[in-house]
Amino acid sequence: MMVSITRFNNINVSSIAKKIKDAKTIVLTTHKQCDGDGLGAMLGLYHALKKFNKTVRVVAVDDIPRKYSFLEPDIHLESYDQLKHTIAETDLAMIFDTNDRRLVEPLYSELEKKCHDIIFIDHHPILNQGPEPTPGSFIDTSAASTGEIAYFVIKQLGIRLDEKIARALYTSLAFDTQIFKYVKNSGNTHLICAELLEFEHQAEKIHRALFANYTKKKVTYLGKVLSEVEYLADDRIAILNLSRKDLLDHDLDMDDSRDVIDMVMSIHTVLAAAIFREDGPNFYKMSLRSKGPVEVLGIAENFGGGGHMYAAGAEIRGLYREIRDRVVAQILARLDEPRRTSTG
Ligand SMILES: [Mn+2]
Repeated sequence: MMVSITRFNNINVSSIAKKIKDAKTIVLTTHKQCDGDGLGAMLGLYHALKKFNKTVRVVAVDDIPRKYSFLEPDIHLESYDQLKHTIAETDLAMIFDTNDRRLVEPLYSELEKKCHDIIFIDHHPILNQGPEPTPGSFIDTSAASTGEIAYFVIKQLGIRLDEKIARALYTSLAFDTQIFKYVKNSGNTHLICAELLEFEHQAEKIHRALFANYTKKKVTYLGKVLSEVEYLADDRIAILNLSRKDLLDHDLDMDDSRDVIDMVMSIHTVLAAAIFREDGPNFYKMSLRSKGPVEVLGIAENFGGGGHMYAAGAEIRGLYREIRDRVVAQILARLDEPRRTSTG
């Protein structure tokens, strides 16, 4: 029996579809240090809108990690730091996979000058301590990926799927759910992917590009840093400090550090993990992960960051030991009383 996907679509995307219909020129972007979700969602919509006779430009804030080359970013998008032409006056800018304008700078300031309307299409909670999304933005925290929302927008516009759209959207859904591990207990991801796979016949190739792209040097790196994890509170907390030198010595991108925290979270006793990646002298990119009901978004917000309830991050300046101690104290407070501190 065919399952109707529309009955799982409880989100109202008609206001977004109307804005798109009314716009002649559109710029699409996502957060800096982009990932498969934001990239796949915006490229999916880009391929769809080209069929819809719109003038569309895709601009990334910075470089696209190498593993996404199968989406042909060199052909379809530009980096803001290497624009071929300046951004012209534009009717609509759509920003995917974040609702925090700070993560889109310095491009965001340029969009504010040039675009008549800017909206965020996202699935992260709106921050308690941070900038508000623009009016007319669409944020659905029940979506397991931003690509799910992009899929419903494309459907609402009545645009038929094709291989390029399906490849980009499938990348988005497969990336953010880590191949159906984090589906937010909904059938949406599977139902949408089943439809996408009628057009994309190389799903396994995408899975490999996203998650089996390691080099020997990367595995050596993982071996080294995983042996240095600090475990606290009866192995319920894992903490790790990743030096810039180690990443560079193993020919890795900053993006490669993402995998370390996922591996640590696979330890069944670990309920929360914090990784501090040294991005400069006394400057750290903190990534936090947790398993419900321990939320970590509030901790990231306390350091000026954001994210999801159970996966969040922030950029922090200061001495490692002091930052680490403050974060550990906040995780411990949540482990002891997860319900009281939970904001979700
Ligand atoms: Mn996402």
